[in-house]
Amino acid sequence: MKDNHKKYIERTFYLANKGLGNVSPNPMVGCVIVKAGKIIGESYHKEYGKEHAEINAINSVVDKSQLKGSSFYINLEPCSHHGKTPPCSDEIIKHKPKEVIISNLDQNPIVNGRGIKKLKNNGISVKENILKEKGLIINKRFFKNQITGLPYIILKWAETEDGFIARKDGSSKWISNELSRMLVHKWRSEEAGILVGVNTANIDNPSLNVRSWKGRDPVRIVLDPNQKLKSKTKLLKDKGAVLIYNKEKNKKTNNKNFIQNKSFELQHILRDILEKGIGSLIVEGGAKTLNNFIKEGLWDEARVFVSNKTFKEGIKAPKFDTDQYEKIGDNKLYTIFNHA
Ligand code: AOF
Ligand code: ZN
Repeated sequence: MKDNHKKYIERTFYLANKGLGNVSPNPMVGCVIVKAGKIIGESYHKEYGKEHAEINAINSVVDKSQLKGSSFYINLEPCSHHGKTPPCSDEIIKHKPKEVIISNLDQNPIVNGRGIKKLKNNGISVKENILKEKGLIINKRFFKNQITGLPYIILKWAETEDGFIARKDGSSKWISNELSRMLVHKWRSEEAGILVGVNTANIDNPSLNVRSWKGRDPVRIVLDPNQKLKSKTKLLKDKGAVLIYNKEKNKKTNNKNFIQNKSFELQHILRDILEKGIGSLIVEGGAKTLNNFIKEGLWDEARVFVSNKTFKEGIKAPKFDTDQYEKIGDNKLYTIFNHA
């Protein structure tokens, strides 16, 4: 008999995605509850620290007696731990559904199969790995965090048609077009942190917030080993929070958090960033910083705009190897994944 497992798991993906930008470093999770071929409730994990998807979905069912004998579809194994909220698997068990259908195992070591085990021990049938590969991509940030202890890293830059990322003086405004820059603001709203090197902070004097899109501002981070960040930069002048990684001082004044890292190894800094709860980063330059991430292999995606402007001379952009692109007005957008 044909089942509808893929169809409903697809819907959990759709719901899960609504949490993008608001749940990090938690996974994005959607839950659909089906009874006699009808969806009787559904919801998703909306905000970090708040109710998990399953609880919101259960709460959306008007007549709770309907839950008995129902099918729960969830893109992630329900949790088994007492965290910021009680375990979802216990709450599901209380309502006596007949089955739970899941896409991915929760690779958080405190769950990792225990949720599934609890359900099975209570006589609930469990099916796993429905559209597993797609589920892994949807929660690429969470799985990277759990498996490696590092944030998910997206490199972004714009380069001219003749391959320059900046002029000779290091300035890089404005290579890409307005539409591309708007898209970058959307991307910023989707990630937990935004990182630049000190030269970009000083030369371009960016705000690094979300202005041309509706959404949350990522936490701003500057790599400034030798404390060269100028006091007149917007990053230090405005009221917003900034983390400034440097070799010398640990000090927090008015939202400006100087964090000492003596060795200044990129991997070490990135681990610290994840430990602060920042599960993903968009890295917006400059050339030296981007090249460091590339050299160390510490990146997951590169999103590269190529404009039709030419500089003739300047600072060369990192080289990449792909000929697949989308058109963003008169810009080309290349997306490269690091499968190393
Ligand atoms: C679920 N459903 O919707 C999510 C789950 O800090 P807490 O208590 O919110 O727990 C976070 C962990 O719970 C997270 O690392 C992941 O293992 C799991 N997330 N589990 O059953 C959900 N978001
Ligand atoms: Zn849960």
